[in-house]
Parts: sequence; C-alpha cells; structure tokens
Amino acid sequence: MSNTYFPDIPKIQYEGPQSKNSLAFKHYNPDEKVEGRTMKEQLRFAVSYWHTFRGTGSDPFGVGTAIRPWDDGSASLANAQKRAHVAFEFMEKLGAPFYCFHDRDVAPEGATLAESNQNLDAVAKVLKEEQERTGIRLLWGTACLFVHPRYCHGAATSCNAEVFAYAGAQVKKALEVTHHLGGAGYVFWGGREGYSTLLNTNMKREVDHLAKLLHLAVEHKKKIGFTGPFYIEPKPKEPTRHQYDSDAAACLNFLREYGLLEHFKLNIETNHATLAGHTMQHELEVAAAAGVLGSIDANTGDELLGWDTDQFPTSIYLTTQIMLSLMKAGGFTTGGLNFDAKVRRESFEPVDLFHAHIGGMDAFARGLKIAAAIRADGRLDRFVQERYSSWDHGIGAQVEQGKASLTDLEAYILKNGEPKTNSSGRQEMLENLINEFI
Ligand code: XUL
Ligand code: CO
Repeated sequence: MSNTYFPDIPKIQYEGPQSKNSLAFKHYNPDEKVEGRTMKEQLRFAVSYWHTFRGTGSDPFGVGTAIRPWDDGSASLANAQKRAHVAFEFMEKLGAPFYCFHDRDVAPEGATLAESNQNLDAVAKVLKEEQERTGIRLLWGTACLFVHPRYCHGAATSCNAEVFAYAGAQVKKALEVTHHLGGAGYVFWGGREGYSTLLNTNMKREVDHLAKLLHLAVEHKKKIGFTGPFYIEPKPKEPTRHQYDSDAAACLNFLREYGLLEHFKLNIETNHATLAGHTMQHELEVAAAAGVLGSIDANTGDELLGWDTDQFPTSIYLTTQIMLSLMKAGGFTTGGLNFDAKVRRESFEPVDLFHAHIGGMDAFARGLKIAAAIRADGRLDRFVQERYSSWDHGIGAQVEQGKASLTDLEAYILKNGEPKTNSSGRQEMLENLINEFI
C-alpha cells in the first residue's frame, strides 16, 4: 500500500460499534454478509474525484481554505498526475472500491481540444496503472460540459451549434477514456442544459438537441464496444434557473419521447431530489417503478437552504429509506453509491476527507443492516401487501387484467352498493415500526 501523501493515516479498519477511534469503521465491515452478499458488494462505494481531490473550499464569498500539501495549485500535467497517485492512496486507505470523475477533474484543459485530449490520455495512463496496482475501479466517467465559458448557454442545448459540436467532441473522448479504464457506466448530468430566461429560449429546439447528442453518444458507444449503461442524473436547477432533466419523472418522459429509454438508467442524487421538492425515496421509487434505478449520488442537502450543499450523508433515517427502496428494487448491478459530497469549508485538513467518507460509509452500512432487519421481520411488507389485497381477486383482479369496462364497473356497484369500509393507513404505527429498528 502506498504511504506517501497521508503518512499519519493508517488503513481504515472495521473496529465495531464500541470503537471510539475516529479513523475506524464502526459499522461498515466490507466482508460481512447481509442478505447473502457482502457489504462491499451491496454498497459499492465510490469517491468523487471532483470534490475530494479538486475541491478547494471556495464559495461565492471566499477563496479556498483546503490545505492539500501535495498540490502545487498549478494546472500542470505533472500536478494532475501526482494528484492521481494521491487519489489512489486515499481510496486504498479508505477501502473504497470505486471512484468517479469528470474529464476535466483528472486532467487540465489545454489550449485546444487536441491538447486537452493529450492531457487526458497522459493522466488516464496513471489512473490505469493505479487501478491495476490497487484493484480500485471506475464506477463511471463523465464530461464536464459546464465549467468552461464556451458552455455559458449550455452544451447540447446551446443556441450556438459550434458549441454543440465541441460538446460532442468532448463526450466522444470522455466516453473512450471511460471505456479504456473499464468504467462500469457513464453519466450525463445536464449542468447548464436549461435556461436562465424563456425570453431568449427556444425550448423545443434545445430539448431536441439534447436528445440528439444522447443519440449520437449511443451510436458511439456501440461503435467502440462500450457495454456499460448510460445514466442521466436529474437536477431541477443550479446553475440554471430550470434544468430540463429536472427530476426522475421529467427524465423518464424525455427519454421515452425521444426513444432513448432502452439505453439509459437514472443516477439519483439526494440533494437534487431535495431541490426538486421531492424526497430521495420518492425519486428512487419513480426510477425503480420504470426499471431504471441505476446508480446513486449519495449526499444530503440542507432543507433550510435552497441550494446544493452536497454534504456527506449521516442521517440513519435517510440511509435506511434509501436502502429499503434500493433493496426492494433488487440492489445495484452496475451502479453504486458515489459520495458526490464535499467537506465543509471549515473542515480544511486532509484528515477531514477521511472522517467525511468514514461517516458516510458507516451511515450506509447501518442503513443496509436496518433495512435488511426490517425486510427479515416482514411486518412492513405484509402491511403493504395486505393494504392492496382487494386487487388480488374479484373486481380488482379483473381491472388489473384489463377484463373490466366502465359498464362492468357500473354493474358491479349497482349490484354491490358502497365499497367495503376502508382500512386505516396506520402511518403512525408504521413510523413506530421503523423506529423499532433504528
Ligand atoms: C452537480 C452534480 C455533478 C454530477 C456529475 O450537482 O451532481 O457533479 O454528479 O456531473
Ligand atoms: Co451528482
């Protein structure tokens, strides 16, 4: 194991719930089996390169605060390559099996596309070597189509066709590098694919163009033999006033309308759900119902603030709800739990990065164990099943099977009169039931 950049941090071990060691797992025990699979296999944790290795702690009111002794602050290739070694030492010590990146997180943008591509190849070489050395894998890659000024009007949805062309070229390369690194998937988050004002916007044309870029990406994916899924990551706003991929339901409608649904799954992020006015569990259930629950960006927002705070998830209620929905949907196949989260500006030391990830991993390990216990207990499932049991026979079954017309329903009610008395929803009892396990 490499021990150059975090010399004071040991390999993080599982020490159990009684441990008082802030650099140990209390609940995440990678080899422990839950419902027949190890925690490592169930949770598939990923570290996000942009926050953890590129975050500086800057905000709109102040400059960066983060102390990163290994980083010379330059946009040089050498600095980027060194950072790749730092990243893998961090992930190795943490025991994270995956990571995620944008092209421009890992390698500096050059003066031309050709130069940017060369930079990306030069860093990808180091990433590949480090992947082979450590066994850590790429959960997904993506292209950063929102930082550079050329994308000020959007990328695929820009009013400027030249910008669309640039975005297409960038996606092509990011996809090829993701494929080269054995990425399990590829994400599209529409950073600026939306609008600031409708006064200057041809919405229909912009959304058509977004679909066009995604179709071109599907075509290219087939051409290069990349077999992992594409994910769309919904978010309603920020930086745009309105983003077209505003929530899971909007994404599903878009994908269906443009014939893209068979090629895409969703990557659902907690803080994005909050901004959309939904709970995370709502978004997961919408995706799961359509069979497209692909991956999760695990973070949390602040319900008192209206922006994307990208905090590390620590609420056991949240992780329990996420794991209940995820396990009901059959768990991850290619996806995982990517900590799209950043340490607070006030938490500026390297060790804070460890505390943050350890906390998130432990919170999800508890969520997993609690959800498994609730599932094994069976009362919650039985209650829901029973609640809908009128659909399992008689008129309910006829409706579900498409065997009843409105005339049949009329005849049924004329014969049988008022519906049988409704039963209580028992919300409070079920909330108490969940608390029995937390
Ligand atoms: C932004 C966000 C992105 C995506 C990848 O809110 O979540 O970092 O996860 O582009
Ligand atoms: Co995200």
